[in-house]
Amino acid sequence: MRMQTLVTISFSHYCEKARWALDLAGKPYREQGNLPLFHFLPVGLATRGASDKQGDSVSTALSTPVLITGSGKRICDSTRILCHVSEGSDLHVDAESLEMDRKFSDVLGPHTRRYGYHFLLSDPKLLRRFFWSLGNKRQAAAAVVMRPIFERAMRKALRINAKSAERSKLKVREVAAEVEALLADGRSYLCGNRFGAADLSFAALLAPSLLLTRAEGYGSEFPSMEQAGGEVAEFAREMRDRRAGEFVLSMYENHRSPSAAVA
Ligand SMILES: N[C@@H](CCC(=O)N[C@@H](CS)C(=O)NCC(=O)O)C(=O)O
Repeated sequence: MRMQTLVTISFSHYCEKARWALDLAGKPYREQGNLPLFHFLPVGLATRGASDKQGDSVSTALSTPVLITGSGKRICDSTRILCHVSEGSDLHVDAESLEMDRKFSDVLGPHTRRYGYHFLLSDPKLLRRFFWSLGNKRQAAAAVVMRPIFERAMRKALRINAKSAERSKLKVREVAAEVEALLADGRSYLCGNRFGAADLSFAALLAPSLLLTRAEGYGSEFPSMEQAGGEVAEFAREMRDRRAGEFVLSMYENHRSPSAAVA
């Protein structure tokens, strides 16, 4: 059996869902990290002939994460990866937690993503510095050289502009408020009495809006609060001060196990 491989867009919050579940399972894996748009070729190669791949309302049929298991099976969706690697683990996965995960994946994920990208794409210096800090230098160099084309393609693909980013910010607040309403009864976890798919999914998918750091447990990088500055940092502070943000920080602190990825 070969070592399992996770193909990612390294900083993606959907990929973080899969990475977190893999790290909890504790079985070693290799991560093959990419930048957005540059992921198409590696994902295309990894999923050639795979029956599992299909687009959904938030992604193409060539989206990340993709897990190539030790026996060569390809699993092409963060929730399916989570379910696969969590079999027999302590992570609480049942129909109700998966229903919550579905909502976070369909509603929260695209909006934290759009809001973050809008600011990243609007600031060439920040984008260059950020992409350069991630692992894949060849892709970073290409993205920086082709920046205007890259920006246009990303904005078009994800329908990112100042207005849609503003709407996404409101949507993130709305989902945070719904989660806070659940937590208002004093429960420790969103669903059931132990850490599960719903908690992991909410924490990973809200992470970009908190500009969560590697030191706080995120399995990749975002620009730091200082680098991002302005409105994005202000929003991150606002979200961190809310109950929903505190909840995410505590899920990371108490349940984000060390990386099982090998170099
Ligand atoms: N339903 C998918 C959505 C994943 C998703 O949207 N992934 C993004 C990363 S943020 C992606 O790879 N987008 C590129 C694409 O769709 O081609 C999942 O949960 O795995």
